[in-house]
Amino acid sequence: MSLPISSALISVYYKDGLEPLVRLLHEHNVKLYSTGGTQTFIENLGIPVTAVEDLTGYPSIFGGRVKTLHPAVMGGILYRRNMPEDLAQADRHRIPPIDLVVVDLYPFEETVASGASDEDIIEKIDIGGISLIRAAAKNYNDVLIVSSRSQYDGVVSLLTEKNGGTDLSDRREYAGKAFSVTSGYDTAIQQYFLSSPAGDDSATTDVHDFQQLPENHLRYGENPHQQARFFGDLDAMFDKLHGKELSYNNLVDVDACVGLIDEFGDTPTFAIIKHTNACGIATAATAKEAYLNALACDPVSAFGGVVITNGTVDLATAEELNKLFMEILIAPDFAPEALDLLKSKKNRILLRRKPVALPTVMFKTILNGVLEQDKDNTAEVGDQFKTVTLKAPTDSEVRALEFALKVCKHTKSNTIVLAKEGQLLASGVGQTSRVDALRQAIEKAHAFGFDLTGSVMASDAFFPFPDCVEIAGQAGISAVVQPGGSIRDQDSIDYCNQHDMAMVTTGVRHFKH
Ligand code: 93A
Repeated sequence: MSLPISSALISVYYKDGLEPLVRLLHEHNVKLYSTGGTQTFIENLGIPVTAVEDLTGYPSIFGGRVKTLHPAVMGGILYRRNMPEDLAQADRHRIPPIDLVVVDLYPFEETVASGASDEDIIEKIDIGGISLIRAAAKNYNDVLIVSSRSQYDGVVSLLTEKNGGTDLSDRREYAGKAFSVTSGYDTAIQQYFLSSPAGDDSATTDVHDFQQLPENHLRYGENPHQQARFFGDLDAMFDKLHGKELSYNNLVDVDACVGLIDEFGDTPTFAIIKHTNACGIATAATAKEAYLNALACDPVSAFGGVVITNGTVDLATAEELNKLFMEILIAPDFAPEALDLLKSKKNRILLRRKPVALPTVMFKTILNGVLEQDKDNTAEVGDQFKTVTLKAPTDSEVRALEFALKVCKHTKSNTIVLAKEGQLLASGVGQTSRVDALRQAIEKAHAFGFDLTGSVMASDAFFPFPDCVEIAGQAGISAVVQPGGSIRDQDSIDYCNQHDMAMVTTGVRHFKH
């Protein structure tokens, strides 16, 4: 049964695109509450709106840091409409219901990317907006949450179709999207904090003047007949706890490891790198499970690899790790008994990683000069996926697509990455055609015993022809993420529609050479 909306709280950072939703709510006689800037925007449309301060009886304080964090707001969202005690309390404390919450958070990532000061970046950590989103999503039984401006159009269509109301399944779907927005937002904040410790303004090394950095003589370069040096302060990044000297190729792989693992926040994750590409990576409930799943992807390539994790290595995981011949193991920390065990192999390099900021640019010498570019620092998540097929990916497919895309971004082009439930199944790496990359991936997955039915595929760039989705469909792959933008996109989409596959596009290409 469709649930009507009697009142809405709207608090959005970017106001563009909001007008149709506000007008629609007004047409359905929805009472509107709003915060400062959003209130002005709505008033300018000639639509009545109540200031949230009039609802709370409290002003916005501390430069806007506290404007919606109030029991009248949180209570109006969270009280259970079907519980007599909650209804009685809402009545006693004069808390009116809020049936719809529309939030567009402070643009944290955008502020970081703009090169703003630490102070400005910290100020862009949204507290009230996140709380509104979480509260409304928790009470999806009674409340609809619109948690990003990318959802306005979808909600306008939904409310139009259902005459101003929503069904429970709609509200639960939007609640799921809301938690994907909040977790993505917190991951970005976490990454910022980890990469720039307090008071350490010098943490981001300026690599432009690299000859001023500490010079490390390396035994040789990529091959023994090449001489090599590394300019940089490795001690600032790692405590070397054990093992032989790091080689040129080790350093290159360590760099690849660090870039990859930083995509995965706090969820226990293990990655195994060979020649800068992941030959295994998995996230799981425990570190040991993540390691075993990563290893299962390609235990042949894992031999002699460089391994990284984002959590403390405990003894149970160390016992498994100890069975593998690996060059290097990198972790933020090691349990003492795990360290003792891992030190049993004389040459194995053990690195304890310190949380320091890394340069945001990269260089490469070419021709008679040097190329400089920003690092590829975006990874699209579910909320930014645009479904282009009749079928949308399921929640578990969305999670697998997010995972596959993160791995894809760190794998040499042309690449195709196949994944399922937080585990890399196989990838095709550094191929001259994407079809070859896909064929390689499928063949590898089968060789290591994986059934690809229900797995997902991520592509670093768009599909110029429908051949990749055809091969993927025949292999049982059920969902695909790709940038989109080919003039023949529709051919791939048509194939997916005819074969019950879901495809999402991101609009962002992730070549890596
Ligand atoms: O500084 S906050 O974390 N404190 C709050 O209580 C709060 N409530 C909403 N930021 C807060 N918001 C955010 O304000 C919303 O997420 C939205 O991004 C923005 C809208 O402010 P305005 O309507 O004044 O432009």
